[in-house]
Amino acid sequence: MKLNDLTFYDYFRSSASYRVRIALNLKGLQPETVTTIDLRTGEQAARPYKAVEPSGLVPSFQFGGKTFGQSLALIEWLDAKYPTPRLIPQDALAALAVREIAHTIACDIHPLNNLRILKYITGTLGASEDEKLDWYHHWIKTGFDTLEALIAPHRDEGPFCLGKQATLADVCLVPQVYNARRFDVDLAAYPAICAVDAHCQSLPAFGAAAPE
Ligand SMILES: N[C@@H](CCC(=O)N[C@@H](CS)C(=O)NCC(=O)O)C(=O)O
Repeated sequence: MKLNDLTFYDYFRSSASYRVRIALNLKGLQPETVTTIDLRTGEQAARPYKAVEPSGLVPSFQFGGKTFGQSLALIEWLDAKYPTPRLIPQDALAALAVREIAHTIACDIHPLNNLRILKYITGTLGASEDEKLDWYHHWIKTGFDTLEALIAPHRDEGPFCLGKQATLADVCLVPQVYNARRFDVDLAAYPAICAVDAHCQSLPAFGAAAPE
């Protein structure tokens, strides 16, 4: 289904945008316009984009004369408006478990390793490339230790993080695993995370959303 009059500001290697692409694909939704904001050239922090999206980050949706950012808020909005399939369960306890995993990624891992943070620690704080990588790996491993403990007990319930259906947890997990691999993080200690990632990657909705 086409989302008329909606522009999706996207960047292929942005893992927050990757979450939104997976959610759109799972729901069979196509924004009328997809506009690439090139993070390599700093387009996100300059006009005209920054004039409509003050965070200077992607992803965002523009419709009805307004622009809205924050990938999890965008996905929650999609889920409320187009609930098939549901990415956040209706049952309050099940929803809590899904959000616990999603927020572990979106609040406790991703913001520490974002492009502007890495630029700040190497530029303003003068960290070396090795120190930057050390920082990156440290926060992935800290977060992945938590995620493995959250996901492993559910391995017998289905191929996704929390059972037989893809949820917001999987939508967040796969892009974060992509980031970890891109920065050569050793994932041997995370068999449950890798099993869920492998299953999701085999599905067209996840595959078509992948950066490369
Ligand atoms: N919490 C935000 C994070 C958005 C974010 O950090 N986006 C990154 C790409 S994944 C970005 O635009 N980075 C540009 C920069 O750091 O300058 C969300 O989930 O949407």
